[in-house]
Amino acid sequence: MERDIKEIVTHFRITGECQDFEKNTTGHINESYFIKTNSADHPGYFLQWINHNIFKNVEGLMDNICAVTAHLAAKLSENKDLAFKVLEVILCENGKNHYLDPEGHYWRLYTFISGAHGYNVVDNAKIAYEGGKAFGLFMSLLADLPLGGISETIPDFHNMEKRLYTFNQSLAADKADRVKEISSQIEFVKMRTGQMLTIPALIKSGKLPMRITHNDTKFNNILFDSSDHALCIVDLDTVMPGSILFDFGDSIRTGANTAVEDEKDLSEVDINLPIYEAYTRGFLKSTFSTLTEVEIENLSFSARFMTFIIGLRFLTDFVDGDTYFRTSYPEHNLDRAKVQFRLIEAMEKKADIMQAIVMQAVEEENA
Ligand code: GN1
Ligand code: MG
Repeated sequence: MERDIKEIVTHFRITGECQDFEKNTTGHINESYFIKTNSADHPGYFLQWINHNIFKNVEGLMDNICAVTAHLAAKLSENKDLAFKVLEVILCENGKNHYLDPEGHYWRLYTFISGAHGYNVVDNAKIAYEGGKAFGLFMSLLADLPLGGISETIPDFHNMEKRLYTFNQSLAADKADRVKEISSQIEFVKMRTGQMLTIPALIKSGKLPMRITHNDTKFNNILFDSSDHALCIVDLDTVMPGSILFDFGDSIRTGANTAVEDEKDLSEVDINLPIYEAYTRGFLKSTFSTLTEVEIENLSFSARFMTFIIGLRFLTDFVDGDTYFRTSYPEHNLDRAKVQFRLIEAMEKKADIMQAIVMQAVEEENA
């Protein structure tokens, strides 16, 4: 898809002019570009094409982001000790928070956060602790923003019942003639279905509270500064009502896996317990006073729950012929699913230790 990036940027209220741009290749859904300007005062922006096939209500999504970033900015200005930054949405010339181009594509612009970096694989406990504290803080600072004003940007995003139903529909349709390749993965899913449905049951019965959560807490959605202090949480498209278990679990899936999400050598995949422990301690440091008993009890299991739901989504997309996640080769989604399932097996073996680590961290917070 060829796009006139320089022309698109002219629709936003930027300082200077776009001189140059570079495509950023991380992320499976949207498309992102670093924008360099000729202004010394404001040298960089971050432009994103919002995938309208997936995010059906871009207006609601952008209003969510503006509400959340404004709330966080106000909170942070009250507490100067928090050296945290918040994404800054740049408005368009017409005052809107996104630009709709004549072909019906949606664009948004943020100020570029310079001097920051992220981690795809984490092997340093200090960084894991920082990350846990940062995502925990994100949730706690949003605790007093009313849920009612926030739209659901992807309905049923982490609804396990719905995801299982869709998977079974895809198996029955077998559009890409790939079901024959995944019999062991189908078995894997069947064996764990009952256990995975315990979380939606807790949500339905009201025992697990809904909060404003991030819902895409991949570890690389935390930006760190040059001294490895967590600086900013990014990728706010899926901030909406959810369970805190979604946020904790997805960070463990990504941050505490010893391998990358699409590792081909499955023997590289394992749960890194020191990283898990450090993340858990950091996370509880900033959320403990808010969490309920049921949330704490299910925290360690949420790592398996989130790894399962995302593995199931990769597998479903493989069966459908790769229509959702961006892929680089035909087996890419299957490889991603295999990594998730291998990680679940590793976590099953360490389930007792993972639970004990949460309880130990809780005890420290209570002390
Ligand atoms: C997608 O595009 P990215 O990497 O931010 C997906 C997440 C998955 C993730 C798996 C809106 O996120 O739910 O966990 O890929 N986002 C959406 O890597 O579906
Ligand atoms: Mg994302």
